[in-house]
Amino acid sequence: MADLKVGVIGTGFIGPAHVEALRRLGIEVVAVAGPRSDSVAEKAARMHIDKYYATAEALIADPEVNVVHITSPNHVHHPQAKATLLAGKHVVCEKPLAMTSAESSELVKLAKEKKLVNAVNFNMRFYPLSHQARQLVQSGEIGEVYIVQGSYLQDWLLLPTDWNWRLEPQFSGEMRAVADIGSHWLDLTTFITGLHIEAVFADFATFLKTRQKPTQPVETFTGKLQTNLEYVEQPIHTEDYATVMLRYSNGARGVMTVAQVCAGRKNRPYYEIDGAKSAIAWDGERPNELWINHRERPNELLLKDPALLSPEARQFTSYPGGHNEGFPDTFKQLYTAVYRYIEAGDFNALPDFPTFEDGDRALRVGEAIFRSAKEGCWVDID
Ligand code: SOE
Repeated sequence: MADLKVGVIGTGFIGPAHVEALRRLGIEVVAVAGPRSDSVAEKAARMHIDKYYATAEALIADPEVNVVHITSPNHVHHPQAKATLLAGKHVVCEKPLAMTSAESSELVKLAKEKKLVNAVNFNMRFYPLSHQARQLVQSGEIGEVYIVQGSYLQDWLLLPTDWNWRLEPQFSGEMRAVADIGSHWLDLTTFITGLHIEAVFADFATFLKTRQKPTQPVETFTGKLQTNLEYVEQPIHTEDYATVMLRYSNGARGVMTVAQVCAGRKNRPYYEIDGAKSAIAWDGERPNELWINHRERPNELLLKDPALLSPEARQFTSYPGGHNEGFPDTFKQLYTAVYRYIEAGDFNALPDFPTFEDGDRALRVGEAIFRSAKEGCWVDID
C-alpha cells in the first residue's frame, strides 16, 4: 500500500481515530483539514502530520492525496464526498453518508461511474464477533430469524449543559440519536442477519426541550471534561430518545431503542437475535463475548479467540484469545478490508466492507423512521 497517501477531513473526536487506525496498517496520512485553522495546526502537530489545510477543498485538491477520509459534521459529507469523487479519489465517509437519500443516491451513482472505492464507516461490523455472529446466523445455526431486538444507549447528552453540533439540525440533520447511533445498530443487525427492513413504526421523545449551548465550540464527548463555560439557552427539536418497531423481509420482527440520555451507559450497543433453533446476544460493553443461547441445552459464552472463529471472522482478528480487541481495532479492521480492495483494483469484485450503497439504504430507512415518528403510523421503506 506504499503509494496510497491519505488525507483526513476533520480533527475532532473521530478524525484522529481514523489516522491512528491507518497508521497501524502502515498507510501514510499526509494531510488533515479542520474547520478552524488555529486548532487544525495544533491537531496536525499533535498527530505528527506535516500538511494541514483550513478547508476540505484544499485537502481534496492536494495532488499527493489519493484517498480521502471524511469525518466532518453530517451536513458537509455529501459535498465533500462528491468533490472527492470528482477529483478521482477514493473515499471513506463517516456515517451518515449524507443528509438525504437524494444526496446519497447521487453519490452511489457517481462512485459507480468513476469506478472509485467508496466506503461508509460502519465500523461496528468489524468487531470480530460481529462477523462470527453473521456466520452463525447466515449458516442457519440459529434457525430462521424471528426477532431482532436491542438498543444503543449513551449518556454524554444527559445534562442540559451537554452540547454538541449533533444537537443543531443545520449540522446534524432532522434526526439526532437515530442518525448518529441508530444507524450503527441498524447497519450491524442488517449485516448480521442479511435481512432487509421493509417497514418501520417509530416513537420519538425530546425530554430536554431546551439546552445550554456553550459560547465556545465543544468536541464530541469532551463536554463532560469542561468546566467554567458560559452558556446561552437554545430550544431543542431533535430526539433524545427513539424506539422503532421493525418488519423484515422474511416476516421477522424487531425493535430498537436509541438514546443518549441514559446515565451510566457510556457507549453501549446491544442486540439479541432470536431464531427457531437458538439465539445469540452481544453487549458492546463486553465486545469480546458472544452469548449463544439454547432451549434444550446449556447456553454458551464464546470468547473472542481466532482459533474458535469462522474463517470470515478470523481474518478480522489480530490478537489471540484473551487479548481483547475493541473500538479502535474496528477502524483498523475496516480499513484492512477497504485498502486491500483498493490494492486489488478489481472494482467489479463484491466489497467485504460497507459501501455507499449501504449508506444510501441507511438513509432511506432513516427517512422512513422520521416520517413514521411524525405521522404516527407504519411506513414502508422506499
Ligand atoms: C457519538 O454518539 C459517537 O461518536 C458516534 O458518532 C460514533 O459513530 C460512535 O461510534 C460513538 O459515539
